[in-house]
Amino acid sequence: MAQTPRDVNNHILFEVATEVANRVGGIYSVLKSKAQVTTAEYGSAYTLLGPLNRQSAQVEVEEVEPKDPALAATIKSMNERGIKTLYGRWLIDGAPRVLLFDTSTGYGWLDEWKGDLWSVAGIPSPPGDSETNEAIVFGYIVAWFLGEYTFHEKKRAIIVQFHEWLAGVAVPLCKKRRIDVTTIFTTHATLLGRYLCAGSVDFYNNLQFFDVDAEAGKRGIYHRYCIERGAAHAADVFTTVSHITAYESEHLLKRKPDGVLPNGLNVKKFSATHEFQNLHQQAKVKINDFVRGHFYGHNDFDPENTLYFFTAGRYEYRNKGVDMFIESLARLNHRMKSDGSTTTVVAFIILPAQTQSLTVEALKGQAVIKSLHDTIKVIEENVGKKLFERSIAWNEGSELPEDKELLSASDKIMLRRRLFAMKRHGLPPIVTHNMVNDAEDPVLNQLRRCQLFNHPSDRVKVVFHPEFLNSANPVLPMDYDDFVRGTHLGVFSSYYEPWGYTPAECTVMGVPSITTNLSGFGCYMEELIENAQDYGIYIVDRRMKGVDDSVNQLTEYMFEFTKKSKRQRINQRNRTERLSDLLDWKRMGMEYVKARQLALRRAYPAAFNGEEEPDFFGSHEVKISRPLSEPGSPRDRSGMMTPGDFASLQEGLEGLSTEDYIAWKLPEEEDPDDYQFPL
Ligand code: G6P
Ligand code: 1S3
Repeated sequence: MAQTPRDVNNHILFEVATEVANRVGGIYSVLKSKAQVTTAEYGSAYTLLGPLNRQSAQVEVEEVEPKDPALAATIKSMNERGIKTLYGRWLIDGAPRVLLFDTSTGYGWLDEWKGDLWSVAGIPSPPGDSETNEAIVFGYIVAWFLGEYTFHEKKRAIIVQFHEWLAGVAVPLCKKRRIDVTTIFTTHATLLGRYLCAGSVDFYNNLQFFDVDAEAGKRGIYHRYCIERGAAHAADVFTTVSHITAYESEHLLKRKPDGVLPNGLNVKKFSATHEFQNLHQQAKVKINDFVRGHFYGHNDFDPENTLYFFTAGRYEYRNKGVDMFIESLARLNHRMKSDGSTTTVVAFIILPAQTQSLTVEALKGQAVIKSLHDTIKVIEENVGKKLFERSIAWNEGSELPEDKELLSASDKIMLRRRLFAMKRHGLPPIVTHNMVNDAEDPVLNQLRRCQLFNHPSDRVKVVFHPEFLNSANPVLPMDYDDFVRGTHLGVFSSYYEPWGYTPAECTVMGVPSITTNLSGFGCYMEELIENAQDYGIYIVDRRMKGVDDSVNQLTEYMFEFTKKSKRQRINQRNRTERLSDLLDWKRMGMEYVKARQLALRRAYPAAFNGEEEPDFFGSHEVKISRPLSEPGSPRDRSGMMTPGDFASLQEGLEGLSTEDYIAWKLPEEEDPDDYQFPL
């Protein structure tokens, strides 16, 4: 509760997370991609707080002197008491200011803080859990920082948004210590949800029945669960990233979130609207190169009639739906074979696991193809030279050389050598790396069970790449974004997915994707778009259907996709890409604005003349209609929309400048005939 009247219009914003300038997972993507809109709105009044990871900070952060006197005084005082810090600019779009705390300098107080956490918040912290210890030290340092900062900065209101339980310890501390800030706690998943889904539990049908304390206890995470639940309850405003996780949080954390803040992306615009199509073609050629090498000796399928599917993410086999993807690939293989399809699908599975090295076969594949390329180049030069000489000597009475005369005996030997080097006795491998736990790896075992072995008769081939992609990789030298652009379809059949950045990234790159109605992104798109499939957003029903039916639905989607003509694929990509703005932070960021407004109103009601809280997060009914090129009766209902209720937002935000955020409009549909593609 506010002690002094602070200026709510000219307020200060802190965001607290463990992934500030430190890539671990999804929260890093949220903070990094959102930075541009938040700095556009707040400028120097926005600072991200995180623990210092020297290795990544060295690369990502440029140290600067703090200009805000309150900040400088707080940092100085903490430094004097032994807490080391790094203040600087995060070197990303928007260049937000970051303050990173070296948590190792706070461990001297660990036992004292653990005792305090128990007495003020009833949160236990057993020994031996280093992740929780880290969360406690970080939380106490942040609370210390906020306490001192509010002492130095007395005029402006201060909003602090905390992301995820690892950054949540400071939330109950702010409340107990009556630190004069207003707090938002945003969860990007729940601890129990993640654990329960990874087991064999019928999660969504039993959400309201779980004995949460007992379930957390059984999994040895009761103390972590207490931190998460404590943060959710102590915050002025509690939010999450999707409606499905809001429902989960209500039952597992026992507080209904005040609002949903879906994740956006920093959408980059090209000057030519179809530039992304050219990029697809360029990136696809690079994937073709890899495939030629990987399948050397078995390149009996035409790259022009080959489709690239992929899945990628954190290695959570069941939660990310990799089990369902592989089963559906096996069924797809069967369907395509029985249908006499001449198309080939190469399905990539990109999940980082423990590996030892690239396999010799994977390296050899690329090497033999490179040698073949080099040899053919030499032969090409030899043939060219010969043809040139003979052409110069040509006169009307003489014949042009026969093709076979152009190839010399030594050229033929060279070529034969290369061809023999491409002979292979086994099948092309299903994995690119030597795995630490090959015999027990769930992906490999399921591929074996389903007999997806890259046999020549298989219409579905598989490549498991158990490492993140990067352009320095000698086998598949591409960065992730580049790779995604070159593929035809992303498949993310998740069972547990609070939001799901992977299909969202596909969408902004114009790559169609399949997701499920158990993922935040899937539900969000399903709610916004009529006939999402026309826009290249396929949503598998994992909620109302049994597993077998969901697998069949996924198989059917993929099978129908393989039957599309190139023109249909190009058209669909155009439509997919038109949805990009829908996922842009310029639009999604509005929900963050709403959450902050709500936080200010709750902590400083007097500043709003005691008005009743507007319904910031009410639902809207506006849907994007079918694409114009599709049959049916288009109802053009796009226009002013935010992920929440725009009307109530406008009422609630009167007098507040939100011009950094845009309303969304479906762009004009482009006809591929308007620009010439080599079809
Ligand atoms: C893009 C390129 C075209 C290319 C097409 C291939 O649209 O601009 O030049 O023909 O991709 O599409 P596909 O779905 O076969 O990879
Ligand atoms: C979480 O990361 P994850 O892959 O463990 O947070 C992400 C960002 O909000 C979200 O996209 C994802 O679904 C969650 O699962």
